[in-house]
Amino acid sequence: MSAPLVPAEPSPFPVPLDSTALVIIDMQRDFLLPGGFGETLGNDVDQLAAVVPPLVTLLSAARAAGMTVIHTREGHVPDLSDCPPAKLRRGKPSIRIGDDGPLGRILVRGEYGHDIVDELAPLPGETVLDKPGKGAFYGTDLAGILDRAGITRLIVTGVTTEVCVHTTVREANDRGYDCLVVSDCVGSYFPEFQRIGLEMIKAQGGIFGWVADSAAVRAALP
Ligand code: C5J
Repeated sequence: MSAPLVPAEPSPFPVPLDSTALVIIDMQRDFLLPGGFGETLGNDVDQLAAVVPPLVTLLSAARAAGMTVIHTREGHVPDLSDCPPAKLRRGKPSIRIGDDGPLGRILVRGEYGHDIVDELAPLPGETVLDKPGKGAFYGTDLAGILDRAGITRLIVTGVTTEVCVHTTVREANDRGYDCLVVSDCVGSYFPEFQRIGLEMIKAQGGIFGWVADSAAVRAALP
């Protein structure tokens, strides 16, 4: 049987269900809610709220289709030994990584703010991958997890488009994975970065990926 085909840009994207995973990047309270890491950097977290409803619907369609689902979370161990000093010092946040905030210690594993928003809570059996960096391959066993599951194609969603989504898609592309980024299921604090970030992925014949909206992906799923 031929694989479902998503009408994507710059060309149709096949989604064989046994070798495609839905990857949900960093849909954590620390990025989406007031009082978290994103807000400490001066961002308007409301900019990310629009991602949640279409992603909830897409996640439910992927689960119903039996697709592998992988959630990622950016953050650090409590003693911050996996956080490079350069990352700790970066920028002029109101409070820094590891400091106490309204959602717990900023970007620290095990804290309330580090976990995934309620609407997208992982189900038992779904992989939850903790990563210290922006890319989901750096410092993790993602390549091994995908390999063992026979996954070669990724449908990528989450936040933020130009940081962790881009970094992960670029890392995946260099490792030989084909990536489809779902335009309304990724979000940025900056509308212009959202637009340009998506353009960059699919430019030049799909230089490092494909782009389609969630309605197109859902329509292709059984
Ligand atoms: C950022 C992320 N923006 N998940 N992290 O620092 O995109």
